[in-house]
Amino acid sequence: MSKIVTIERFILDYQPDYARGEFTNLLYDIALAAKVIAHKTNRAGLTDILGRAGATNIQGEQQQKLDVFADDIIFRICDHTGRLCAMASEEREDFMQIPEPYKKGSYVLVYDPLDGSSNIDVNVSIGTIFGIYRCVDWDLRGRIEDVLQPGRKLVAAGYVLYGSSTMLVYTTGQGVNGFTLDPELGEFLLSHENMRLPEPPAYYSVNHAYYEKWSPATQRYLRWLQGSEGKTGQPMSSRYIGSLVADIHRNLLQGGVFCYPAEVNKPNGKIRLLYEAAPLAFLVEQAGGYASNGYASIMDLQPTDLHQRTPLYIGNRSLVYQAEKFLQEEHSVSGSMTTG
Ligand code: P6P
Repeated sequence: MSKIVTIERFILDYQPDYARGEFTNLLYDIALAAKVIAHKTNRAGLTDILGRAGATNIQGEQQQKLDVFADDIIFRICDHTGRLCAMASEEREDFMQIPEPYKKGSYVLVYDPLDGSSNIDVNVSIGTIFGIYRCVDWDLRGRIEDVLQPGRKLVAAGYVLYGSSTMLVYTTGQGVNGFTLDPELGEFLLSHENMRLPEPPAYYSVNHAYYEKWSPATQRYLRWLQGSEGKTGQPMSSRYIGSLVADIHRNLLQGGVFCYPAEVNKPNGKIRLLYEAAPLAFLVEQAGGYASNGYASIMDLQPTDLHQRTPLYIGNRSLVYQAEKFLQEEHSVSGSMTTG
């Protein structure tokens, strides 16, 4: 029988040496937010039915879009704890200062509160993505500089997957561990210890509908993944859920690569660098994988805007390196380069 470890105990037992209560408690806060959001998202359909009488639900609450709800929950759990000096969310145009009279802490939280929320209506898994930085200058905490940091500076990152079960998967730079929520207990229990991308990879994930919009090198890479263009080894299958966290989670468990390439009219692709690509890149690297924009590690990209996008190739190291090989060959010939 496997040991029974709650996420709270795991965080305490494995907290990094530099972590004091502030960092450890911030991870607790995220686990709490995940429980609240899971409770709401798992009733999404029911809430809609219950709320059919106009814009309010049976509790008389103003019915909110779930991603706005998730954003509000994370902010309200984290804004007053004194652990953060700033936050940034996919749902908010500007970064968030810590409101008076609350004291500022030394960490920064960046998050996508509910990625893929459009999939809720069709009951497809969705997710929360988060990253944690330290403030850049203790004496000047709460500036945009604290938020716009490269992934290499992350001290923790992870995701919550609201699927057939609710899972919280995170890293503090000491490997990747997954916890499954027992809804009766209200506890996240350790269910996936020391997660590593397996070899050989089983899947590639991409939206083939955009094939004609990709560069010739990207098209060549996708044909390589499909088994032509000289790919050797075990053939891969295609899986694309259209929910980033779900695709990443499956590839983390089964091995594979997720691609959202640049397109002719979207040179930086669709995935956001700060609160989607960089936290997932940190986590996947900790699981033995790699993440690139096709030319450089996602972890080394310096964000210049809260909501900037980046092309993304993320998963088994060998598969992502091959994408870089094709794209960099094209760059060396044509000079067209997407820096992300
Ligand atoms: P497309 C969801 O909207 C999302 O941001 C990710 O979760 C997902 O991987 C991607 O967009 C899907 O985009 O263009 O294939 O529908």
